Amino acid sequence: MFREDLESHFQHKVDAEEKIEPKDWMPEEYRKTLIRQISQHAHSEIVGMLPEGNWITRAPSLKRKCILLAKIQDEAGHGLYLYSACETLGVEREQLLNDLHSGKAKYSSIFNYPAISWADMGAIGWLVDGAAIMNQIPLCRTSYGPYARAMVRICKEESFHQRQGYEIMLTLAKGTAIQKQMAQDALNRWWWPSIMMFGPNDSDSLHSAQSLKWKIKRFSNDELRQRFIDMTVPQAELIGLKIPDPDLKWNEERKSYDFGKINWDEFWNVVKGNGPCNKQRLHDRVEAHEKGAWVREAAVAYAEKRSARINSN
Ligand code: BYC
Repeated sequence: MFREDLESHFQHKVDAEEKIEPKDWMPEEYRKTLIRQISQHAHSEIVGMLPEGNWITRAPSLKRKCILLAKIQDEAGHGLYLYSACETLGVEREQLLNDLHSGKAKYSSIFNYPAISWADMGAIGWLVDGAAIMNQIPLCRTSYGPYARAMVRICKEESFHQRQGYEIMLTLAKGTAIQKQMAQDALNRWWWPSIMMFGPNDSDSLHSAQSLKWKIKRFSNDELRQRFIDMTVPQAELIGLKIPDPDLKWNEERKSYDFGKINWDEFWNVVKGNGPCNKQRLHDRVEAHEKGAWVREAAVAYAEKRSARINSN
């Protein structure tokens, strides 16, 4: 088949909502875009373990500690599914991790902010996982089969994460004046970075038009951001917390909230590596990888021993 025929067959399949599978023909740019997005997503999951990991020893009760541990383990699992999905596109996991550790690859801007109080565990679950779900539910219908299938389980787990975060905020908001203040302070610090997680405005989004055409993305950055704001404002009101945006106002005509200006200079500064915690996160991630070398070596040795035993039987 000529290249034009291959391309039109491919687009036809995408338009018909058929999944593209690893062995199917795909345009090189489609493959590259997926590797970029899925690997950034995988990196975000495992870097996202760091701010929460800092709070395991300081969780206020055994129950909270168990829940937080389970959540952080889920994030590691999400990273594994996503790296596996990415490998089906013909890249090595080692290469992807090298790119993360050298600072070449991106991960979500949100994880470059510090988690300074227990209430931040609530705000991260409620807002960060809430934003993640809004962005990721449509990815269960993304055109690349292995990515779409990985997202189904990830979204179920993210939904539990969001509820546990909201429940922490609810408990604090119902607590003493100081506890309520802690919850409000965490909301004040995490609100704007969560809004930025959806990426630049559509007019500045480099990849959106092509990714929407290929049905990698199903909604634009601004559409998802607006949905997140509309969903979250009533949740804040319900527990008596105030969204830190003086321009936030219900727009009856649009049946949506109008909101204030996003500080895009701050966003790009964080994306370029100059946020409050970029250097620390990268340092901690590299250290965790190096300290985990013996686990990977042991797993390989065990797998070799096991297959030798099976082959000798
Ligand atoms: N942070 O053309 P655009 C989680 C970059 S995991 C950093 O709109 P695209 C969780 C973008 O990469 C959360 N960079 O891009 C985990 C591009 O630069 P490059 C992660 C960002 O790809 C643990 C440039 O800006 N979720 O929630 O069409 C615990 C132009 O942007 C960001 C995913 O990865 C950002 N926020 O759309 C708890 C979901 N935004 O690559 C929670 C999958 C944009 O050309 N990813 N950039 O150098 C996506 O849905 C899309 O990739 C995005 C961006 C909507 C994020």
